[in-house]
Amino acid sequence: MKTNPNTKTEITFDDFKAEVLNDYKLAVTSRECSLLGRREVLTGKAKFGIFGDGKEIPQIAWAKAFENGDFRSGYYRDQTFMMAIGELTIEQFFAGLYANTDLKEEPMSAGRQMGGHFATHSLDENGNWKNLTEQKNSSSDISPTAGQMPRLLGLAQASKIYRQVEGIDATNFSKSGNEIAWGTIGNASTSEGLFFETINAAGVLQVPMVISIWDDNYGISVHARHQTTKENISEILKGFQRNENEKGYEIFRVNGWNYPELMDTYQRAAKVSRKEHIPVMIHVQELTQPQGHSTSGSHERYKNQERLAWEAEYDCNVQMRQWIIANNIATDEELTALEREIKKAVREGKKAAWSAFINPIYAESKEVLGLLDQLASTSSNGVFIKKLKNDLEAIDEPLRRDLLSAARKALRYVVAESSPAKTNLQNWINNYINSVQQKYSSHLHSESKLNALNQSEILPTYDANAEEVDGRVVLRENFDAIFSNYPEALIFGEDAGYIGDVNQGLEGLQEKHGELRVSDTGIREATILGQGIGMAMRGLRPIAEIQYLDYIMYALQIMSDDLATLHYRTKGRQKAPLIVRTRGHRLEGIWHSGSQMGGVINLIRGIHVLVPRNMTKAAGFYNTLLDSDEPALVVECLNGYRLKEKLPNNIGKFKTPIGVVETIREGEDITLVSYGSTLRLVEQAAKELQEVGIDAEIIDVQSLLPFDLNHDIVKSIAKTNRVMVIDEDVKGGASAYILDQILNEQNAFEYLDSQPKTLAAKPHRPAYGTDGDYFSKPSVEDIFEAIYDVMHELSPADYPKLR
Ligand SMILES: Cc1ncc(C[n+]2csc(CCOP(=O)(O)OP(=O)(O)O)c2C)c(N)n1
Ligand SMILES: [Mg+2]
Repeated sequence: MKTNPNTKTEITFDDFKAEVLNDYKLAVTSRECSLLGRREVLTGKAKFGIFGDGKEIPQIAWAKAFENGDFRSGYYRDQTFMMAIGELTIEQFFAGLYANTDLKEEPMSAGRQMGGHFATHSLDENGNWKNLTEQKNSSSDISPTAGQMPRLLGLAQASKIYRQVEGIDATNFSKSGNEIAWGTIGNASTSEGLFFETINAAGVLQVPMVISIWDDNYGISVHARHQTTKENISEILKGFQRNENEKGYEIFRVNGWNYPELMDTYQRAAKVSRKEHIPVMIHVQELTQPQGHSTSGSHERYKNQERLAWEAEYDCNVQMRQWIIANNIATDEELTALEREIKKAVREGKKAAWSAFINPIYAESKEVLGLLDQLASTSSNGVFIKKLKNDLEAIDEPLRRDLLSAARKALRYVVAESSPAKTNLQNWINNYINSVQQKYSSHLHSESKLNALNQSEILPTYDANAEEVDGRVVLRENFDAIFSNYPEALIFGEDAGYIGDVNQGLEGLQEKHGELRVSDTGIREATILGQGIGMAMRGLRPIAEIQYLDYIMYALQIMSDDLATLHYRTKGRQKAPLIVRTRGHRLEGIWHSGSQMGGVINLIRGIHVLVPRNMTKAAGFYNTLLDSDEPALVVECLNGYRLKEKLPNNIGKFKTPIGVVETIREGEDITLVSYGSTLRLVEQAAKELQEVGIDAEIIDVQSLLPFDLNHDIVKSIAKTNRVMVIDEDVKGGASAYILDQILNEQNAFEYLDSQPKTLAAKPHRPAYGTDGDYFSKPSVEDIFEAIYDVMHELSPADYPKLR
């Protein structure tokens, strides 16, 4: 079931009729899925449903203009489109509703996302790129409204890069940049900042992006009058329309129930966007929601009778049906027969999907019921176990949770017994958890051979008389090598282009590598991030620069919701190996001291978070990351660009390993754990402590996510028996995370002779000025005294109280 692309120039009436009927069939099939889908939720087989009913016809028109290599970045209403491009069958639609964890049955996310969140596979089962130019592509949906917009920008910009930058191997990704990135968004979601930010950026960048706005006048219950000025998004965006003298958008407006006009509009939109690389907006008006917003409510509560009657009349499928009859393409009877057939096919597809979902669980249930039976017959608590077994057996449609819950509870009845039946059940539980857990927890990170942790360290090497240079020069030389060695690498951000970034780590590189590869962007952190995500999804190696760590907050939502979850939510079938470069730590002032690492690391699990203490380490991280296929955030030390570092002679080659700590000072008395700029204060404090006879060992964490994979910190604690984590974040932030790792992952507890401590900043944001810093973040004296106090507790005679 697929729509035919509009390629023929001359067709017979019979061809035309067949095509129209095929389209109608698609629309009705999709509608029937929505109707039955809702019923599956109401009867309890599925948990939640959000469907594409009322948006069928425009999506068929869109699918006809969508070519191989093109990308979609859309939202939960697009099921008809997915069916029309041949990427969603009836069975798969229902598999998504049931949360089937088998990727073959549920290719969108293997049950990880609720239904209505669509995707295609960009990677094969080994994590290698497929040839994206030979398939129709859909980037994986996310639920936050307008969250699809930033990535859309990057998907579109990739075409521009492939068309205009020479030397990139585009085999798997592009044919001369002819691909369009197609977006969809609901009318109400255009109220989000991300929408406006993306629209503006695409107009500036002039990229082949076609955004369809599905306008049904509502966002759940909230009417357009509360959402959009003048209740009309294309009206207020008219200023974006290009004209003879100024670049901008092509803007179309079309009614969503008008099949022939939709066909025409989408063909025209595709033509201009594909050829000229022009962004296009299609405002599709007068759409409806036949079943309301989702299965969570009913729209009769907030739509009046008049609106409901209008929706019934202007339902796009109803209108298409009338048009077919009015134009003598088919008769009412023919269509009725067709509809009857479709209803049957959808019912059968639904049944098949349910069987595919439940049958493996039945088989697993049978196993565990047998084991429970055995256990009951050999245990003195047999009656209780029998009851557990009977209760499980009585569940008509058991879930895996039911199986495990019964099996684990049964073990409690035989805790004091030993029998082969008990061992069998224990083994079954362990194996079962291992295998089922994978269905839910795999692919947070790359499982391919390009996983960043497979990269081993290559140390920087130096000439005997190596020059001492500003740290930023080490970075600049290294970026120069990166852009020379990786034609697909590019960097962009505020001030990153012409002046070569605010600290000149990219000085002169735009001139050398071109404006498309080293470029300035507008002040728009979320879409800088999205640009990176989209380009990385199409085989480029973008480095998105966020000027200061303090301002990553604007991009954090999209890092958290989109980038960090992408590989996980597609069970490894999409990736965006985006490097996010920023700088932070230890400057002064509420918005220039970048210390909010606890927030960052807790929101972006799935992305590596690297905190190099100097620019050589930072450069080494970039080199590591470019040879791997995972996203990462690198936080350079804002106060380190002018500090002197030796210039390595293997620029572009040395690699800092990820997840590996470094002991930067050896000592016997206490282990100090820190990272980034704070280390310089810790090192100073350690020197001063040495003067009073306290010998501290200092460990640079370097990589917060992942954390000390070799468990080197606990080895140090086994020697010193004491630990303090020193951090410029607030208490409970990154220091709490680090201490949790040390205590719970590394089991340091047994080696500790003193209470493990954290030393962190005040709970307020850091105040401005030198004194503001002194009284906001841990100072050298604070560090000295905190450590001294630990030693005082141990031996008051040797270390009398300071104050
Ligand atoms: C950031 C965010 N806020 C709220 C929601 C809850 N929510 C889901 S859909 C929706 C309404 C969207 O309306 P619209 O964009 O018009 O799309 P439609 O469902 O009407 O097609 C809301 C508020 C969400 N998913 N994300
Ligand atoms: Mg809406």
